[in-house]
Amino acid sequence: MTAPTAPDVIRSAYAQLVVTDLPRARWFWADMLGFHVQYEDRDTLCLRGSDELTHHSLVLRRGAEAALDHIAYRVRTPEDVDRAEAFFTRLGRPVRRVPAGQGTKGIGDAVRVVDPLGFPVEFFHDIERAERLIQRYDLRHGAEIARLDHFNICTPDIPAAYAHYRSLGFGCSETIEGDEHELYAAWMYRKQTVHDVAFTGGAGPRLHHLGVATHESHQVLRCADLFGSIRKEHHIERGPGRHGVSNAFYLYLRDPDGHRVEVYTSDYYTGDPDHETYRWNVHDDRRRDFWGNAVIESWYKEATPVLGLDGTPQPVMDSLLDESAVQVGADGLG
Ligand code: DHY
Repeated sequence: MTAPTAPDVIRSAYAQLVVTDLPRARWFWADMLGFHVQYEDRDTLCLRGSDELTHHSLVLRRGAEAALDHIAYRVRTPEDVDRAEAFFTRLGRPVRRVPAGQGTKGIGDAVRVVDPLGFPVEFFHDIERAERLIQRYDLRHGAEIARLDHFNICTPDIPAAYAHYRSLGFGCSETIEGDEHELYAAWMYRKQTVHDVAFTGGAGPRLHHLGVATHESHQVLRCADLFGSIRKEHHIERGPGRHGVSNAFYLYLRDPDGHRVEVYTSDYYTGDPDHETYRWNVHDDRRRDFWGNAVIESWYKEATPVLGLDGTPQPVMDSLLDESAVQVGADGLG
């Protein structure tokens, strides 16, 4: 029997986080970051950036313990949802069909799986359309988030993560490698940017962060200024700075539950068929911060637990290669 064809993934589409206090999370994500509230009830908030024409790119669900409920990829056709079901069934992974109306608000027929890396992942095609806010400058505030850009996941075995996403048809824009080409990190894409998903070496499966895009670097700076102005600077974890990998301008924040978000702008086009992977050496001080600023320990070590299809936390395995242990110039923790 031939192996099932991989589903045609379009892009990283939304993440669903469990938060312990919905009003507090609403303050962080909607008031401060500037996500628009598309739908809300007692237990749920559906949010989107101002460029997004679909129902949401972030769902916050109230629960007892902070966690990642699932990440979701949009696929090209309804048949690709069936392909995702066959693909993960063939891999022997847990798979559940979620008919329209029984899963996340606004999402049509979907498939949820626990992928070979242990992550809860949804594949869907249908999603409700939303009103165009692209030129509603009057509604913009906070960091003026335009859209979801990527997921960054912690996984102990980076080559396995790379191989799995290659099998789903993802390209690789950049890597961090050792002298013998040991893979410490990789950035992989379906849409024509640097990434839809990236891997941070570390105990996993855990969610490292959600990357959300602004149009301009001044919005990243303004975001940091806003948190400073109201004495909430402890939400800022790393940056602002410019990445080596991706060339993007960045700021990492932690939400009230400790979920990490990267406010991110100005990466580059990767859509040519002969686009080549750019490889950084792990000893290059500029790889994570182009100006050589050190990465702090919490950024390497702390992350969000992930849930299985039954809603219980997934077991975590320790990492095989620890980039934070590499002693190099401004970076590396010893
Ligand atoms: C890097 C991390 C990201 C990203 C692009 C580049 C590298 C780093 O500075 O750690 O999360 O989106």
